[in-house]
Amino acid sequence: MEILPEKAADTGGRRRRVGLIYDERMCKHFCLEDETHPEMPDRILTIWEKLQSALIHQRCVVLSAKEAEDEYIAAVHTRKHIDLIKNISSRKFESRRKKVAAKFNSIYFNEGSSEAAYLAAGSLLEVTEKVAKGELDSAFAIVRPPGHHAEVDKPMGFCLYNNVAIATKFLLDKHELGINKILIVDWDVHHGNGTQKMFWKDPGVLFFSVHRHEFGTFYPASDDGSHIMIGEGPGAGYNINVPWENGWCGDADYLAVWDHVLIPVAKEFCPDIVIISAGFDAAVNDPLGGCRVTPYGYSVMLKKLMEFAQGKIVMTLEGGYNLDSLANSVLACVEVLLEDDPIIGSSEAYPFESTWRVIQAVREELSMFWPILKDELPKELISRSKELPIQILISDSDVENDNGVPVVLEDLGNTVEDVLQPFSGLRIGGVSNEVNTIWRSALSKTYVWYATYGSNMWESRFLCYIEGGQVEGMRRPCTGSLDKSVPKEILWKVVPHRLFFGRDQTKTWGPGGAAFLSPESNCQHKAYMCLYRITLEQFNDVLLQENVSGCDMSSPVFDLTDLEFIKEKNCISLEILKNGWYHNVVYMGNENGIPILTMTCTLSDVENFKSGKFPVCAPAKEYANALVRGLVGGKQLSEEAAMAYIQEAATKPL
Ligand code: X5A
Ligand code: ZN
Repeated sequence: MEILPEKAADTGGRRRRVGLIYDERMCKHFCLEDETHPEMPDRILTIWEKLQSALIHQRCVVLSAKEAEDEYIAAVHTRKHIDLIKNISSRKFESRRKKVAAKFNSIYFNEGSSEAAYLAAGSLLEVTEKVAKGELDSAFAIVRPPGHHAEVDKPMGFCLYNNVAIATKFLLDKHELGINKILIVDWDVHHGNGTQKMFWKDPGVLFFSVHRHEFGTFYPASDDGSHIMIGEGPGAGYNINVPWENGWCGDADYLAVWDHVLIPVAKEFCPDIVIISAGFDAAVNDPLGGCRVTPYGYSVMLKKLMEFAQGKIVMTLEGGYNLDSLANSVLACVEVLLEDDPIIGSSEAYPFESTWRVIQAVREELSMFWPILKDELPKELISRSKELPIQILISDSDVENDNGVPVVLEDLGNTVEDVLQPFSGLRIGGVSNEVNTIWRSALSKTYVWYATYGSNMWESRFLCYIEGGQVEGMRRPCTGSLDKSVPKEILWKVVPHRLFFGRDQTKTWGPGGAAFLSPESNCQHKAYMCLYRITLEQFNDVLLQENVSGCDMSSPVFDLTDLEFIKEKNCISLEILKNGWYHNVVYMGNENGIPILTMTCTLSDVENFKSGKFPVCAPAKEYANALVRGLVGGKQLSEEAAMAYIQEAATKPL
């Protein structure tokens, strides 16, 4: 049975005609010097194979690729640029190719580059024209090289011709098509600098880009992607940038932007067609993007756009460098283009606090041009953001409601983490992403034992800090670590430290005390510890999650120098974070030559717990259960003995 949505693309009861275009000649463009270059031929090949095995091609209109005519390219690129791309693959360029490429930013050329560039642009033109004419309802161009970084007079960022700009200009210039207003949605993780510049003053093109920006340090590392770049002259207000302050953004962050920026503006703009610069490098596990959008997330983003222009949507591939993630995301999108059914499924997640800040800044910047953005966002959305699980449930009515997604409020009151922004200092001067990559790769080679004594003794719970997610009893999901590899080894130890329970509520577990380990050793006590062998990079990500919810890490909190320091002094603790409850890293000797580290409160915090300045409080059932599961699962204690162990720690005076 087929259910037709009422508003979306009225296909009059017939199947949607979805165009697909792919040509293996676009695989002949590759990097000779480095066959592992992320912008590799396998990207489109893998997508194509995925669609074939899902029998998608049989449900689509498969078209043959075409080379673009110079006339259309010349409408957006200079003659000089066209001559370069046209000739770069010829014999006479062979010896100079590498040198020419080196003059540009992130560009390679080979014998296949020209043809691929012409096919990418031409194929998008082909499907765009058919969608505009109504011969197709929508289309997906599976093409490479990508286009959105290419500027009027130069290739850039793996892009040779700006495919989307060429197709957009073609539509505008061909008046008989009756296309006067074009919405370009650029959801590639990088800013679409080229496309932005080409329609900077054009009110006929609403260019929207959401991207990692990190205060101008993320590729292409300029201020062009800032939210204050709104267009100029008649085009003022028709350029919208949503610049992420940090990586790790996921479905919740993107959908919050959809609901509170893109969709309300698009309704007002009322486009005649929508072109999506569909990069999938914000997808989960992408090696360049560092974000975490799922195929489900992409399908919801797309579904929400299908409400416009009677579903006339043209999608074209930009970035996306994890082959599995890429293929799965494209498949999810093509299924949305084909399906008349509403999307089923839901996910629960939290937008970052920074996401609301960015959304608010964008809304303020553009409210002059789009009055709908003048309304203040519901206060609880902003101020309580970290406790606010956003339920992403998709129905047609969601789109109507600018108050957005249904929300579930959790009233836990403010805790220290809410008030403080422990890492804002690290961002001063905008530490670049390169720096981030450098420290990560350095720390990924050093292993430590992360010694746990609380709920993290339960392996599945600890894995949430590595892989992301949430287990029974937890009230919110963890963001996970950037490196998701599971611990290399697990072992148990009993240590002469005092275990106790302090605070009276946490955001993860709700009411009740959480476990702490007194940093000083005392032979009268014994505490069970589960040790996980992880990298120092992962340890940093865990440290951050234990102390604040999802945060940008421009530099490590606990680095190799800290490790050397703490090892040399032997069994001292290092208060490495100003705030947070587990900000004290304690060195507990080593095991097989690998240092054992735990995190807990400071000695002065313990004094405050003793004096009653900080509350001591027994753990709630769910939290205690997590510890029991850990101790029992780790074969340390029976269930009864584990319960007694916790009971004693919770009741014995400090
Ligand atoms: C299309 C695209 C990324 C360029 C990154 C260069 N380009 N470091 O995703
Ligand atoms: Zn990209």
